[in-house]
Amino acid sequence: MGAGFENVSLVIEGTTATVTVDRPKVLNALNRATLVELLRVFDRFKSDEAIRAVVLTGAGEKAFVAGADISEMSGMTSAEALRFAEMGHELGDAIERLRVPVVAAVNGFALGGGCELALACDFIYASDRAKFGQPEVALGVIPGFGGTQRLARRVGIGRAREMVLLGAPIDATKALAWGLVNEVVPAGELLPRVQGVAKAIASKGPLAVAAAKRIMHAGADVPLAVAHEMERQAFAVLFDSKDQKEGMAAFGEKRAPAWCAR
Ligand code: CO8
Repeated sequence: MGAGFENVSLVIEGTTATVTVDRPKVLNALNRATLVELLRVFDRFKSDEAIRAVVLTGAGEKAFVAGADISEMSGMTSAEALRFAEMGHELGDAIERLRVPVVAAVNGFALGGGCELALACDFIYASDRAKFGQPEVALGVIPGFGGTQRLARRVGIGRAREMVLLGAPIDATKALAWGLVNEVVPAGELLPRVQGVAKAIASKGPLAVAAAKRIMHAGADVPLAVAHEMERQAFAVLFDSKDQKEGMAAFGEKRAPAWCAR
């Protein structure tokens, strides 16, 4: 609980926020109500300039998110399933488009919609107990929250096909070897480690971090020459900012920069 939510908790410490999907009795499965709350949380971050990095994790010891809520999904009509998938996509897009990085701390099962939720994050740290998978074909459906596309972009098409068509989970060691996760951390150390990473990001130039995130996402879907031009333009625009002057002055004066995000 927290901040008026039933299924999500939100803790803000200085410039970083930790969002926890909080339905441990069902391994943090995503029902519609949880998706609505997550959308509200990420919408709130859009207008909160004090937040510079976000950590996304799951409550309890067993799961990050064990998928979409199967008991809620089982009775859906196709129209309801479409709206449900749209909500999942809206959330993935909101995470990708958020100006600040979102780092997933995968503390256990990240299956189906849970794996897809982690994939919408900028990068993923995992506990040594984590398991990743797209088991939807075992339920007679397919990933509906971006998994058929985002997974291949993270791990390559062959490995993505293996995960989606076979439906078998992979452990943290394999996920690391495949580039799905950036680092594997002993379970008890995961959250402090990821919160430390979030604080480190939050200490960098906020306009620069936002521009880098934006260009790396937007540039992935356009021809390389266009992406390179987008990069040059974004690089140049930063030279009109107070933060560029401050960052370079602080380097010369051997002190920490005082960013103003302007
Ligand atoms: N939905 C609903 N309830 C769940 C889910 C889930 N995805 N996962 C676990 N639970 C519930 C169980 O039913 C159980 O409840 P109860 O105690 O009332 O029986 C409780 O959580 C604990 O789970 P288990 O007893 O099964 O725990 P185990 O340790 O034995 O097994 C597993 C853990 C392996 C994770 C197992 O629970 C499992 O296989 N869960 C389902 C995983 C799965 O198939 N996920 C994919 C779902 S489909 C999907 O995500 C589609 C996404 C596309 C649309 C997304 C739009 C947002």
